[in-house]
Amino acid sequence: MATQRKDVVNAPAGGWGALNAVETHLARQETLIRGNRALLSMNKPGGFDCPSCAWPDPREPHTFEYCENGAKAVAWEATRKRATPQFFAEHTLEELKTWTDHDLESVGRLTHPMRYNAATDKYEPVTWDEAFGEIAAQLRPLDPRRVELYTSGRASNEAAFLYQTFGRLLGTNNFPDCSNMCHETTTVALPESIGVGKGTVDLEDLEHCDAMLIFGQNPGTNSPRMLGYLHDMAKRGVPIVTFNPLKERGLVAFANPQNAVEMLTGWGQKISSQYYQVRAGGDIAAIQGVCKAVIAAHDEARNRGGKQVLDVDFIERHTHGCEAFATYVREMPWERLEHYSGLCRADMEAAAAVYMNAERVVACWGMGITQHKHGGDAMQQIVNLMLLRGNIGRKGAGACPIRGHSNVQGDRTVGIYQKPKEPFLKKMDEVFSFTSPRAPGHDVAECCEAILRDEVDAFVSLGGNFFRAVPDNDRIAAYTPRLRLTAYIATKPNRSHVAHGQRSYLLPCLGRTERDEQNGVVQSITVEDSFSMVHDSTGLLAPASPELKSEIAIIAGLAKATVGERAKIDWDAYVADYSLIRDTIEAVFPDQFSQYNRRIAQPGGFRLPNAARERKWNTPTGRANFLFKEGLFDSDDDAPESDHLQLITLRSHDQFNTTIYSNNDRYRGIRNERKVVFMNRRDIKSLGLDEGATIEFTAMAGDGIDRRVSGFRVVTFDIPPGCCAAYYPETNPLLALSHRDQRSNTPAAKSVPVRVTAMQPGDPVSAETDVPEHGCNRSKDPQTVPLA
Ligand SMILES: Nc1nc2c(c(=O)[nH]1)N[C@H]1C(S)=C(S)[C@@H](COP(=O)(O)OP(=O)(O)OC[C@H]3O[C@@H](n4cnc5c(=O)[nH]c(N)nc54)[C@H](O)[C@@H]3O)O[C@H]1N2
Ligand SMILES: Nc1nc2c(c(=O)[nH]1)N[C@H]1C(S)=C(S)[C@@H](COP(=O)(O)OP(=O)(O)OC[C@H]3O[C@@H](n4cnc5c(=O)[nH]c(N)nc54)[C@H](O)[C@@H]3O)O[C@H]1N2
Ligand SMILES: [Mo]
Repeated sequence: MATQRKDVVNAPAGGWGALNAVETHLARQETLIRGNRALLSMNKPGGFDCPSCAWPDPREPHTFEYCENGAKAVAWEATRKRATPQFFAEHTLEELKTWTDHDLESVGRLTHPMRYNAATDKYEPVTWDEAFGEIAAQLRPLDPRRVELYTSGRASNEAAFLYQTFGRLLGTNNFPDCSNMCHETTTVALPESIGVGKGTVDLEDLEHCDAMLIFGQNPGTNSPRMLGYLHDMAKRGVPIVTFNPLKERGLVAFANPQNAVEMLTGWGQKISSQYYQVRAGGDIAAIQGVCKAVIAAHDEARNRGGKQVLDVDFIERHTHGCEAFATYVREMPWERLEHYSGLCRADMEAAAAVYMNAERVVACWGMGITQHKHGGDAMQQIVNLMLLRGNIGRKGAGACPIRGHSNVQGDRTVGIYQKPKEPFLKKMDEVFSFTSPRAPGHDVAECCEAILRDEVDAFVSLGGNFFRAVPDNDRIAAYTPRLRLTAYIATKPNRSHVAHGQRSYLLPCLGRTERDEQNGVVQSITVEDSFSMVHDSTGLLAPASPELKSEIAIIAGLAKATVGERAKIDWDAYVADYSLIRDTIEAVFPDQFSQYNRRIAQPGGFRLPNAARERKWNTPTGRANFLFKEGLFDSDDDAPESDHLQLITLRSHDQFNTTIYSNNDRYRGIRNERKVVFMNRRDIKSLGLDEGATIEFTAMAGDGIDRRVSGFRVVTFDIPPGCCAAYYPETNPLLALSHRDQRSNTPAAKSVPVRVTAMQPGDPVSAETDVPEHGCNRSKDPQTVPLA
């Protein structure tokens, strides 16, 4: 039975629940011994990098430098369950299409390369050589502009670099990448403001800041190791100001499993000193309100000859556009800011007071900022606020986008980019003696559009679950039978693999936890975290199957078979010794990766240069820019008075993107259920619904396409009226492809206009079903034992 546990919702995050959950997930995957050994070496020098999120590792790691959700990710990869050729012999893809995300991945690790047989509608074993040869034969005659090479952010720097080399040799810049659905907003908008697309802080800055702002990010679930830092900050008395429509437990209170008193009392440490439940998409107004209050305080101080509030010296020497921005927010009426943010003036002024009292401020943001139609504008308002008091480019202060996948930032750094810059292409040409294609390629949205226009012949993916994670996924997946070729490099079966092209291959790879031995030598790979630290990662577990190849070996195999003669590249040498790939990365990016192999040998690795951190501004004005757009509030269908709800699609505590570990969401009190909708009490009432009612969502995209998903149960939640929330990816069919950030094409997954209607008993429910009871000992599940 699905339930919401109110007693659990109010307990702090972390605590015994987190420790219990680690053991449960290890046990369910039958990995107790393997997994525990693995956990001890995670995020340590000489060990492997956690395959979950992109939170950085400290220089002096704790014994248990992992979190509950990192442990789940390791258990999931180190499972003893296997998706063998026999499994595939027993199931047609027609049948597997009806399985849930959870059930497909639960089959376990892929063990053999597999080829689709249309006559039997099954995947059947194939040798690696046959697979490489056949895929190459398919790819070679194609127009390279009709080939898409997708990357998910778990791929190592070495794998990603070879992959983009392969693509460019093939003749395409079509590199749709999971970051196009994630922090692309930041990658596009942040350079306009400060000249770099990455965060400017490191872990030391977090130890020195004296106020923290958190916008649209749920660290308790998605980067739980950050909670340790927030916990310590809060204990030091550092105010933490959160802007988030949902009351997220990890941002309210946290019981640190390493703190005996907190564990015994179950009380935990209060995290956010102030918690502002902004409307979905209301951050632009909220932040401009905070800026307005800061500027007003400055104006007032100036009039009475008091101490300056703004960092006037910094603004004069380092920025552009401050006066225009100040005039704009001075003139903006409070009523409008209140209306669009959902906050009251006093809230924005109180947040401003914290900001002004602090000498060193760090601002973090996540998907609650980036996944909006005006996501880039919202992000730039955060920077404006930071610039007002010189909070970028000095110790204890800075901009801190929290990336998602563990190496999504590194993949971009080494060339996974659909719009490559000329200096990089020139270097590639020089190093490999060929001519890279110059025409811009496709990002995720453009790739989807090309698929819908029948302009794609082949789709190759390096990890991920493209046809499940993209917006409008049902519509797009329906087109895969028209693709001539799909080839998936993956660890576990998922929905994309059953949404196959006319020819399709599963190419099973080693996971990051596994020992990668080439010619008898254990190889390491490298990754870059959210704070631009590059370090190595060495797997130690026995591979899930002797047939597995590393991602690097698979990409090299494909490249050699497909484009082997197009450049003088010794692909076999790269596979035999990954340090040679790093030497080549260094040759292509000498400024960033100088002495790459030597520098990853030092504990903790090295930091990539970041000009904004040094107060060098690589922008057209040569300065940090105050940016804003007028009229953003006027024309919008996001307006709060509209007749629909804004649906926020987000993650539960027991999922990693499309990987669903279980149906529980402990911190939101949800047990054994994923099709729920979190709603404000007032909206439930005004729509004539009751708690527990079953509803259907209808998207209001305005393009004439009927998008619905149904069978969601109403749960009352602390969320502003006009907004509701439900889990991704179950809600992805509601997201119109065109509903996206205007500049970066990042899907606006945090403000999907929907209508919610009650269903009657007997109404058909959309095919998506909840994870069934089988497979895990849910009846004895200790995860919801309330804290002491
Ligand atoms: N365990 C686990 N870890 C993960 C992942 C996972 O799925 N599971 N995914 C990884 C990936 S790829 C990513 S990108 C990150 C994602 O990590 P997050 O950025 O935390 O992503 P979400 O869970 O989508 O939720 C974002 C938060 O934004 C809030 N929000 C929604 N709309 C708004 C808004 O308009 N304004 C504001 N201020 N807040 C809003 C939501 O309430 C939610 O708390 O996590 C990474 N780490
Ligand atoms: N509605 C909505 N949609 C969203 C989002 C949202 O918040 N709302 N978030 C977006 C975001 S931020 C992101 S990043 C994307 C995520 O999109 P993706 O990155 O494409 O999806 P994942 O679910 O992370 O991919 C899981 C699959 O990766 C494979 N895998 C796991 N480990 C490895 C490995 O080591 N190597 C290889 N080769 N394969 C591996 C497994 O087969 C697994 O099934 O989704 C986006 N979509
Ligand atoms: Mo992401």
